Amino acid sequence: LSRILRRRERLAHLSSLQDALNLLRKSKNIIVLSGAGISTSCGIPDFRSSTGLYAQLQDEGRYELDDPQQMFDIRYFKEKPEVFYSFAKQIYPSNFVPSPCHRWIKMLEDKGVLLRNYTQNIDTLESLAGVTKVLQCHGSFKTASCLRCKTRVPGQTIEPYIMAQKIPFCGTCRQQRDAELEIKRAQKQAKKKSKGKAKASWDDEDEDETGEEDEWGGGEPGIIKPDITFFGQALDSEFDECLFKDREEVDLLVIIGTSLKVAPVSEVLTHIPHSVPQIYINLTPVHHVQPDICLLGDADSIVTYLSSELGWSVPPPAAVVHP
Ligand code: CNA
Repeated sequence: LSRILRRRERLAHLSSLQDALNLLRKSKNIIVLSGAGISTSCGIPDFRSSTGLYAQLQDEGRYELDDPQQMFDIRYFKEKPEVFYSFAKQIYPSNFVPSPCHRWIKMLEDKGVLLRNYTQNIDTLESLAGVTKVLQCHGSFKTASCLRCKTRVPGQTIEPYIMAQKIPFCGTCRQQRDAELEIKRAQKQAKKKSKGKAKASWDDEDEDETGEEDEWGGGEPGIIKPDITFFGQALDSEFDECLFKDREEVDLLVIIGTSLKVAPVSEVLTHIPHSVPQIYINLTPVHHVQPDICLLGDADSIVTYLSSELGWSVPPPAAVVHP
């Protein structure tokens, strides 16, 4: 507590727009922590705004969810993957174009002052804007993996399924299952033959096959899930590794468009040294943390204003080629 109080004392003078400008002007190693609010102007709803996905899921009522968060819960996904796949095309990043915020982050990188962009977003718009120092903390649709055999495939492999609202099953699992069943079938045949029972009836064979499938694990091959982190799934270890490294170098934390409600990303604030100032840019205030400077309003307008005051030019929207 005393450490936090000392920090408050040290940074108490920071509060205004002018302070934000001064910090941006002098900082050399900026971490940008971003969330869904930087993509709402691209047409992708966030989670928690009044028009966000949670409110939409609640209003629509057609998914029979106890809680809208269930849509992104790994246990629920394993139980009812059809629910996620009937919805996923609404959030699939197909024709979205990066916002001024994405381009602002790219500009920081071009100026050599971006230490890293920790994004919670899964829409890959930072990469489309050309940001390379980006960590997609909650994964993305770029790749997808089989829940059973863990085979990873490019995200485009499952795109047709997402668009058709169908569940993609794993081809590798299917091949593996078929191969294993084939071997077992051959082994049984050979055993029967050697015992002089080669004239097994079709009925007998059907019975055997059912048993074999059960031995394999039974049922369908694994379901493929986009590599976005669901509630109940751990973050990639890269998150901890990057944070461990970056906390030594960071001299400014800029938080944009996030309610800071999802841990562990929200805990970045407490994991970096207390001496590092924080600027929070968001439409709505946060109450559970106290960033040093809060700039409330539309994030695109705020970063555009900051840039114009600093004489920085944000790259214009480029023609975007979706992967
Ligand atoms: P959130 O909890 O929905 O919070 C978003 C915040 O952004 C809210 O506080 C809004 O007030 C604020 N906001 C919305 N529009 C603007 C705007 N134009 N200018 C400034 N602020 C704005 O979402 P978080 O990112 O905090 O939560 C993390 C979740 C959201 C992650 O797991 C993401 O995967 C997930 N998500 C991502 C996307 C995406 O990839 N675009 C979309 C929806 C949800």
